[in-house]
Amino acid sequence: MQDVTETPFDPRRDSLLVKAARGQTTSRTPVWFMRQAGRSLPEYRAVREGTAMLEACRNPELVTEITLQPVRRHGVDAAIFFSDIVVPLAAVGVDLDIVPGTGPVVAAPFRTRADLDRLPDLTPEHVGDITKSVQMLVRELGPTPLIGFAGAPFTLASYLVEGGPSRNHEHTKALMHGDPQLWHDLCARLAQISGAFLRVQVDAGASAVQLFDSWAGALSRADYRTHVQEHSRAAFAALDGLDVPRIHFGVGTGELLTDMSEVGTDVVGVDYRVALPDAIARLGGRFAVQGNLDPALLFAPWEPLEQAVRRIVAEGRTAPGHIFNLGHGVLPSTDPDVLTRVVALVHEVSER
Ligand code: 1CP
Repeated sequence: MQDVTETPFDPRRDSLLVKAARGQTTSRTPVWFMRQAGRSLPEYRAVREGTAMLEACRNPELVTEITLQPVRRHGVDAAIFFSDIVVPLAAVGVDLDIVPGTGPVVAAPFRTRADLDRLPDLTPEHVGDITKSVQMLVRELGPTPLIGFAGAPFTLASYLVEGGPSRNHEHTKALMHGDPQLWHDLCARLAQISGAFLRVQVDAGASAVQLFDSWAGALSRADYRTHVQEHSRAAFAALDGLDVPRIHFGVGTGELLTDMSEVGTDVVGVDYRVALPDAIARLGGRFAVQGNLDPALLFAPWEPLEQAVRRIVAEGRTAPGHIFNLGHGVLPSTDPDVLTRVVALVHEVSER
């Protein structure tokens, strides 16, 4: 007879992703890929035809379809909400666009105190469509967990201050050091926006969140600790009281791993430049880790790629928890069949 007291499967508690993030034992290693939705998929290019990126991000039917595409195709263990780190900025009224081939471009860069007036706090009413999209998705995904995400204050500030993608972040660092008070006020505002955006996604049903501080690797430890760390902590603190695991990731952040682990995260994302055992050691074995296959290796012949996947799965076993991922996003020209094969391999070799 069936046990009537048995509780139904809840991805917020029972999924491999959530359990690995919490350092609980899992039957195998969960795997998903940063930027798994998007230009590597022909079905993505087909549905995006004729719709601008920001418009697509605000259309619940389209967001749901695009988010589901890599789950259907690759059999990954988590979906990541299809959106962009600048969506909440656009939602509060910042004049910006996502330009194909370039990325986010801000019409008037933020440089003075008066510019703060263009950055109001984010309320759930600004992003009612996001609530709707997440709710639709969670229904469609069933047992597969949805990861909500936001950009961390430093990375968002870089786009606002530079006006677009930047190699050296020179205007951002000039503001940080030239007017530290204005810098802190800007980042505090961005932490509110990011935190509220994360909370909206969790309230609507997301099972985990990732805070992307993609460009934090451009900072010295001293700058990170003095000018950035408290604001990332504040963004995560918006989730206090909500029982969802948190993932924190940045590119080129090997030197900042311990600092980035101190902001209230459960999982530390490791980029492909740092060997996983080194990252685990730097973190004192106290954190679950996510990563860290070099996305360029997906272009290599299968044999070395397979070796790298097997090595990373084995290395991940020495951490309290491991979520297999790339060390940064899927490159647009990646062959999607290779991603599917990597998922199958991770599942096969990590089975306990
Ligand atoms: O028309 C298009 O297809 C535009 C390409 C694109 C896509 C598919 C952009 C522009 N953003 C996205 C979606 C996106 N962005 C997702 C969801 C898809 C998924 O992961 O499956 C996510 C999580 C992001 C987050 C994002 N946007 C980050 C953090 C992640 C990272 O890669 O470090 C950053 C830095 C951005 C800014 C951005 N948006 C788009 C581009 C090309 C960029 C980077 C520009 C730059 O180099 O500064």
